[in-house]
Amino acid sequence: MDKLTYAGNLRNLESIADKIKFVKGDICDRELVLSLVKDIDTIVHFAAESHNDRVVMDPEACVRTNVLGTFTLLDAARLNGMKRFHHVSTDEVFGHLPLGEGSFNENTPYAPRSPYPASKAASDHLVRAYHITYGLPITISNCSNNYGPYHFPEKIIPLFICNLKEGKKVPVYGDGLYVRDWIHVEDHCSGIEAILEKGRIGETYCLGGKDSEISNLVLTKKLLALMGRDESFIEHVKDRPGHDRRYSIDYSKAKKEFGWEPKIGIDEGLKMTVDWYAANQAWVDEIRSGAYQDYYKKQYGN
Ligand code: TDX
Repeated sequence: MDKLTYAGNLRNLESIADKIKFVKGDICDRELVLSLVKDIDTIVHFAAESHNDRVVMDPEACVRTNVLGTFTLLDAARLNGMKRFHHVSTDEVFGHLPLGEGSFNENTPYAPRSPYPASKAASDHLVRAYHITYGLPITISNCSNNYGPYHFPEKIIPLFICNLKEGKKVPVYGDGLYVRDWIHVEDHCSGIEAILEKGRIGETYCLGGKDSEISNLVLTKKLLALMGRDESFIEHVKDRPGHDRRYSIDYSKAKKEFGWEPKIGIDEGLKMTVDWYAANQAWVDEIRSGAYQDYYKKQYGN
């Protein structure tokens, strides 16, 4: 189920179209959600308004989808005796860390600093409350920054790859010394699968990348090298308001309990990602032109 807002692209599911039933819809639509949960036993809840820059401009859609949408799914799960509800969350709920010191883990107190992580924190609390109050069999994962194929080019890695390909400069916010703990999307998905199979009900697991904590400037320089561009393509621009300095994840709980660990390091993952974007120019072109939004209509007729 997906609302197919600006960031949704049905083309991403083309290769598995015959294996899934896709439903276009809003997770806040209680009637639709109630009608769908009757046929399923597990919800893996990825749906969110997740882009900080957009949310700063327009927080309402984010609070609605992330908080009310999660509530709607939880309530439908409660009313239908769902066997499992896995909630996909973010490390941003923990706030931010100073450069070079400490990591988030499952016991880190919540301290979100802007509307997007505040809405995700609210949704995490609702998920835990539904477990305690109604016994809903939940698990939660709090993951660091994802990257990889099919990533909408508003987040730093796909945006910079697309800009550099088109010969445009890349906008580095502020001093560029903000640090993120990059996880390849395949590692994130293997973590969610491991939690579904082996995680303990009611528990939270932090998922992070394989030795992939780097500053935005270092990341940018790696992308410049991979794309054959020099540093004149870097443009320092005004900083993001409420910009979190550093995220870092300690994933030892998932490793200790069921042996999960990320496999793709940042250099390997960036190379794979740059190669994917090079091989999928048609996908990028459809997004850049806006044509990707017609794909659903072509498939489903409305
Ligand atoms: O143009 C840019 N220039 C820039 O310097 C963009 C888009 C970003 N940045 C910086 C801001 C961050 O320090 O790069 C870093 C990463 O930014 P984003 O890709 O926007 O991700 P971030 O804000 O860190 O949040 C991401 O990871 C955690 C996701 O968007 C969240 O949904 C997730 O929860």
